[in-house]
Amino acid sequence: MSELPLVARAHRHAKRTAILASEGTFTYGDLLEASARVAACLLGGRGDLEEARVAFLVPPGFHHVAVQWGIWRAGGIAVPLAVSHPPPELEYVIHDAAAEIVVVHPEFAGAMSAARSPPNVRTVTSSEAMNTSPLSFLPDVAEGRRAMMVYTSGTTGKPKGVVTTHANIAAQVTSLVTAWEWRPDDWILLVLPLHHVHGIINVVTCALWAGARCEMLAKFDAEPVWSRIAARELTLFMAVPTIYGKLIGAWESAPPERRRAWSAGCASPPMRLMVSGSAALPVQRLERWREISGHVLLERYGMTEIGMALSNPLHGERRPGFVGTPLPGVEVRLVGETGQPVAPGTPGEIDVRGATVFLEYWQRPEATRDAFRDGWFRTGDVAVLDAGAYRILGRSSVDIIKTGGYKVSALEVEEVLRTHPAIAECAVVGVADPEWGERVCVAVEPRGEGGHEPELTLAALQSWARERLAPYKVPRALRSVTALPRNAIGKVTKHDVAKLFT
Ligand code: MLC
Ligand code: AMP
Repeated sequence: MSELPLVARAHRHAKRTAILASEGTFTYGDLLEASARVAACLLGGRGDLEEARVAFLVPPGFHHVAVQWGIWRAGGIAVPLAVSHPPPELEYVIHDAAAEIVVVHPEFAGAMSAARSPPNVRTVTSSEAMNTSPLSFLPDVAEGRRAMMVYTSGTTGKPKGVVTTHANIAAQVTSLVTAWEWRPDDWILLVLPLHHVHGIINVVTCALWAGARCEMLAKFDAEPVWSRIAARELTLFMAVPTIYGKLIGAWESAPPERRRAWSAGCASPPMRLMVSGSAALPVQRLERWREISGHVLLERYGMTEIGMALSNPLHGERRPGFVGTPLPGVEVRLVGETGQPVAPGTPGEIDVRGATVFLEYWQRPEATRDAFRDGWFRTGDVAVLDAGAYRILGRSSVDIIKTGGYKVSALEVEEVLRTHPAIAECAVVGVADPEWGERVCVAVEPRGEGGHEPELTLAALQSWARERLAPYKVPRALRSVTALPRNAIGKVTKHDVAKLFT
């Protein structure tokens, strides 16, 4: 019987610690056993799930990984749901993915019951799944088959499911394991959510591929993270720039002896590498982190559709403000508006090609077609090649916002806000912010001109929006205007909208 590479590798490390979480400490052997039980439960008498979508709402920890591996071993497509999302966002993913099964952690059963699943969807708890008797055979899952669907916001409407195959995931992981020299004696702390590739691929899957330890926190919190760093067990740390900013803030407000212990905890060895990505790392933050920790953060660039593409070197000079060179197995080019490669020193859109690139947007053949040009994936990010290294300059669309490392579509937020009874029209923009990279801000034309309606306050809008949108999509500032700024043909000019907030 041929096994998935991740599973085959786990057998070799069976007695080693794989996961440390609030539920306890678990070996690779435990993970193999629990995921085999989950697979048996999901199969429910079938020989192979044959790419049935299995959505799962399970917080970071042993259950999460056992369920993810169980879905893969049963031949299903893993669709992670975000524990921070309100019911309408969960419903959207379950419907769009046409999930056949939903696995929910017992603690989230209440949250899930508030989301309406289609009547034919089978719901099981992760505990129930992990208590099922294992089968003597699990299906062979070929590497070209679909493995995962991560929902990502784009320039058009609702989030799209980014489908990756087992081969794509293996290529993304081996590229990083090679470049950053992951080893079985590595120990990483997960502080990121598990509905995006940064947490799923770069942290958890790379660690488990390498036979290393992955310690999982339910949620980022600066003090516990500093305590774990100070214990001098971790060898790797990966986070978004906002998290480094929060760690710097906590360090700066700590008393001197704590600062000393926290800084000493960053010493190498054991801490050999600290990585930043998912959003631009301000050079000032890189410098401050160097003063506090002694580490020059390794900045890299990636995207849900392609995994990681560019990285500063593990060994050698890391240039502040740059994202380095293509990772192993990844081809990168910069092109102009007509799709022609540009000369070094000239800004161009980043195109990416290679085995790491996703298969398709789920059930959106047109969007998939439009995302590629001559076999290259068009990222929509603009960069320049300067003395052999890439520097990200921005994005080609103003409607994509990056806040706290999360990508948010301005159009998606506008669509939801337009359903608010007091809003006639609105425009959502990302406004530069030192802590969050960008903040989601909204300008509205209120309904009820003439003062009959009570004025819409930010607090009221936020509490209304929190029931409908993920927390990071909720606007942080509101301006009411009689008319949104528009150009001669009546199109809202987002650059002028952004000026309302500065
Ligand atoms: C939260 N707050 C925000 C905010 N998010 N304010 C402005 N903008 C935002 N985006 C506010 C809350 O309202 C609250 O305010 C306070 O901050 C704390 O809220 P929280 O929910 O507790 O925030 P926290 O958990 O600290 O979240 C911050 C974070 C989180 C940085 C840990 O945003 C995060 O996990 N980001 C990582 C996302 C990620 O993994 N992205 C990778 C995508 S993959 P108050 O007033 O109520 O206290 C990808 C590809 C690649 O990009 O290259 O990796
Ligand atoms: P996502 O779609 O959530 O996977 O986010 C991917 C996007 O994050 C990319 O298209 C970039 O815009 C942005 N991004 C990732 N890493 C970096 C980085 N190091 N610098 C600037 N932007 C980044």
